[in-house]
Amino acid sequence: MTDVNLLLSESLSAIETCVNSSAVEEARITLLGKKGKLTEALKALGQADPEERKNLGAALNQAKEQITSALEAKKNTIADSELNAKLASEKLDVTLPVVGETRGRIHPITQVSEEITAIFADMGFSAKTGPDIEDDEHNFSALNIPESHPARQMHDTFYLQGNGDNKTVLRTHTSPVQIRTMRNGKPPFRFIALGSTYRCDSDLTHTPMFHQIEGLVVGKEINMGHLRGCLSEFLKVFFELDEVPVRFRPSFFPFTEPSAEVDIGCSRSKDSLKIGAGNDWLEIGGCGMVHPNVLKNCGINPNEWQGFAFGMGIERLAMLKYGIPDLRTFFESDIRWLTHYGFDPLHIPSLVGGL
Ligand code: 2NL
Repeated sequence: MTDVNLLLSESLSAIETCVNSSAVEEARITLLGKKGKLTEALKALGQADPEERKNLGAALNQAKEQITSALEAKKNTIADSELNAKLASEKLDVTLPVVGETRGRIHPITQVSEEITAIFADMGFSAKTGPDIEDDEHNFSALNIPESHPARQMHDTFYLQGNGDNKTVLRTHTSPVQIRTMRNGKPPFRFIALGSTYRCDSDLTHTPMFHQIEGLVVGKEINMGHLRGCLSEFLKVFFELDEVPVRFRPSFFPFTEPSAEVDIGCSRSKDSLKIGAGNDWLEIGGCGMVHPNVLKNCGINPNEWQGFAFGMGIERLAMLKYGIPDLRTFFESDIRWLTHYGFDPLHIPSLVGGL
């Protein structure tokens, strides 16, 4: 004979000890499944005598109801706590700052090259490029640089394999771009040439590869005054200053006559350099009137045409504008340096309106 009270109390405490939903399901099978304890007890009712069967049947049905609702209640509390545990472990703080996406930076040389191109474009200059590997003719001879000139000697020029009179070199300046452009066109001309240049020289202030920007204007009445006004305007816009004192100092280049070094006004204190004011001068480049021999070498009649030319180092301009103290760091490919001195690729230099 089934002790219904015992069966009920054992069943309820078995349900109470369940710790997760699969344990509840196991308990349900053990108690109410096809071969479950209560199911077996109900099946056994048939053997009980009729008088007893009535009471026992009612008691078992009541126990079954209690067990069913106890299982249901336990299932719900476990589902709740399992959900709470899941929610707690998968917590997402939507107020946290987003994880930064790594993005490349624009190298200061590229940035400054683009700024220079934009400023000169506003003054009507186009921008030209040419090959890094040149020949003696375009790099030296056409530029009125005599055979004996020190720039031609081994210590300055990277000579590449090749023989004969017209040796192959890594260009030592961007001037061959101007030679090629003049030979391929007809005056008047107004353009800049910029790019990498190479010299066999390496110390604190020289790297074997560096960058130059040169400008050339050829016309019927171009003079030194135009040259000065052009450079003065460029330097004001580039350094974002209302006034930049400019000084021409007599100099010599084989490809210009007369020739001058270009200095800008600055003030120096113990550890700072301020451009645009003060009583010191800083060399920023060289310039002059294109030598008649250079015009002739490009098929241009020097009695009909004349022009000015200038050259500046891009690293120098970048260091002065952006406060970069060491030239050699430009080419070390140090990602920390580029993160600090580099530029956002989405920031496109817009200097229109600066003139
Ligand atoms: C400097 C000086 C200079 C030129 C470059 C040039 C080019 C042609 C004809 C005449 Cl095709 N001149 N370029 C002229 C004077 C100076 O550069 O200090 N550069 C960093």
